[in-house]
Amino acid sequence: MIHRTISSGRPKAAPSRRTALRAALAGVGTVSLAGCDRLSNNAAFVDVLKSAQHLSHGAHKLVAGRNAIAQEFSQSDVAAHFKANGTLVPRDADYKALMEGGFADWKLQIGGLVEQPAAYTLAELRAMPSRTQITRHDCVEGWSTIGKWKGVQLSHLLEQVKPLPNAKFVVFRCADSMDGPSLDGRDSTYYESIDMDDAYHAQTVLAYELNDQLLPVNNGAPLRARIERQLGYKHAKYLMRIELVESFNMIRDGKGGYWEDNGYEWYAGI
Ligand SMILES: Nc1nc2c(c(=O)[nH]1)N[C@H]1C(S)=C(S)[C@@H](COP(=O)(O)O)O[C@H]1N2
Ligand SMILES: [Mo]
Repeated sequence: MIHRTISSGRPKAAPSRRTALRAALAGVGTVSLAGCDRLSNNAAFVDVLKSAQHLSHGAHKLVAGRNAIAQEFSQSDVAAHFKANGTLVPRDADYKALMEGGFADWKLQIGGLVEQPAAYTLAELRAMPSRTQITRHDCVEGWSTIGKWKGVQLSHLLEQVKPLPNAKFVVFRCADSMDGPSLDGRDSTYYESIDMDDAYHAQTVLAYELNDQLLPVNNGAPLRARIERQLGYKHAKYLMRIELVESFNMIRDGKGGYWEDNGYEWYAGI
């Protein structure tokens, strides 16, 4: 019950994280949300934190606030060249065929725990309301680049497909096999996942433009995720399919992403 209150990110959830948390804490004694020190001395409060699925995740959100906005920059801060990392051109035959056709036959599939599964062409996505943001991309390897992204907010798409009440995570499925096109049938395509707080966050955008140009293949064409409050590996490139799930335990090695299955943290808050 307490866990649900803390982790729910639905727009129709409690008016604010602070209010929700205060409600959760009402039963454990009178505490002020003003001071983290005092809170961490409160055993009952620590229990509330421990009940969260991921402590660092919950702790980050308490400090940053669920609606915290990642810093945005101005045009003059934009780097002349946005570095590319990880897959630069997917080797997978399916992707290559789409690329050779200028992505005219590509569609973003959205399904799983939704009322109305849907599929959108690039033209359809481009015709939707857009958001442009200049943000700094921080890779876990230690480099950063500031770029200007334009795309559709994930929240807009979620409003169309209507997540079911038990949808807890959004899973991004990508076109690129990390171990090379699989010969033994083992799926090694890149994937990632975020919770509903990040899914509905204003800066969570599915981008089709980088620096006023069509998104280059190196950076994830035709569509890539921007999850601005987290490290680079969360920003899935070469999006093919989005799935709403209750849990990612049953997907691949169960850690919620390609790099997570290889030891990285699921919540990569900056
Ligand atoms: N599909 C896919 N998405 C991916 C990766 C990848 O290899 N494949 N690499 C991740 C990592 S580690 C980083 S830092 C960023 C790099 O994005 P960029 O190539 O636009 O710089 O994409 C992330 N998303
Ligand atoms: Mo990265």
